[in-house]
Amino acid sequence: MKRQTLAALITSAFVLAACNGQQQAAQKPAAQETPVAASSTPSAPDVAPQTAEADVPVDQLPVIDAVVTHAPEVPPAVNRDHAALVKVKMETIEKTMKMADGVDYTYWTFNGDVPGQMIRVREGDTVEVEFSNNPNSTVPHNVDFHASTGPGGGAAATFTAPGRTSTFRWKALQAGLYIYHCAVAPVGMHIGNGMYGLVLVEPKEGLPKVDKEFYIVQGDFYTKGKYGEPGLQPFDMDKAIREDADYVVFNGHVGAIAGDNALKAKVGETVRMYVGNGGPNLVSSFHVIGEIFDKVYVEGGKLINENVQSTLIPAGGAAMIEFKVDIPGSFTIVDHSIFRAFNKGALGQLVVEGEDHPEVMTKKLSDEAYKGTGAAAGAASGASGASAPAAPASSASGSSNPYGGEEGH
Ligand SMILES: [Cu+2]
Repeated sequence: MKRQTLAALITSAFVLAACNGQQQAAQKPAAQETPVAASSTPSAPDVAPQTAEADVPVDQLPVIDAVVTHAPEVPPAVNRDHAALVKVKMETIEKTMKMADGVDYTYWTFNGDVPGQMIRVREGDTVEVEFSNNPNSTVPHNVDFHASTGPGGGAAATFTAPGRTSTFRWKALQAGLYIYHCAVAPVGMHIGNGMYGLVLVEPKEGLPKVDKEFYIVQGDFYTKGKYGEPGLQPFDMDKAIREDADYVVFNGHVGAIAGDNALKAKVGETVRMYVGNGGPNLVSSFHVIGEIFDKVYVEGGKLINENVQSTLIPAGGAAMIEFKVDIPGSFTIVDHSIFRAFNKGALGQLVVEGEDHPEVMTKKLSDEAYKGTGAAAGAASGASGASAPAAPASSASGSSNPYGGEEGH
């Protein structure tokens, strides 16, 4: 073969390879499926498919537009017996919104609020993410899906400059409830500005039906001014590094799930809360005052714990919480690291209406003159010296007493 011809052949081969590479990049998840199923070696019997459901190449999957929801709404159950290619549109938007009464903050958001929209898919689905960064953004953004498997959770594939749109795919290999968050440096600042949300990957058989579902994500915020200081408050990097949060809130804002925005249920209903913790720093001691969690899917995984009072939700983690509401009233949702609840904003409400059940809990049955137990008689007088502590100045948090009484809701 002549030298010139050979050179031309080599050149065209490279061009061809490059083209194929680009085409195959978009189909990578499909290309990976077959080898996994076919790679059963004699010494690895556990690679056999776990279910009868066959892996379908991604280009043969039915295409579905994801139904996504802003908190506290939850997308409807998947209700499918087969995998799909689920298309999700995400847009990062930097947006000034109310943090608390009189306090504004320039949040960095997925789809315009904190948390970002909840995404619900089925184990085995392939998720195609069309990721846009709004032209008005000041910095690039991306997304790390904890529900995905692969370097950075998709961070590099979705790294997107303002005014650009990136697309990539990942396969939901494992069921569970997972955080997604921005992972552009400084990562803590992007998360600290509110860039997180939840993906629910339903197991193939689905989840048990419940009457009410809610989407809640806790987050901690760091502002130049202290809690409640009015005006537009910028992010404070020093406080963030010291983990000295000014605000700890559910769904991005003080009062996002309280008062007029309270979650609602009826006596006798079963409730499931999908609770995430965006952090960036603090671990949540998630608790609903006056309820016991019948079930907790610990850390959003398969392990189910029962009869739980408070459940830990790590920063960058989640939990699924189920309980039946037996009695009417206002049930206050808190981070039981309790100063966060009463002084930093981590307060929500589940308001339950319906028939009273005094056999479960009565109202106060009597209120009469002091009787005592006799225990005080033996105590050294003044040993404790403890007078009743003054009620904490809760005006800053705007909170009334969630335990009821005269100042109850
Ligand atoms: Cu970002």
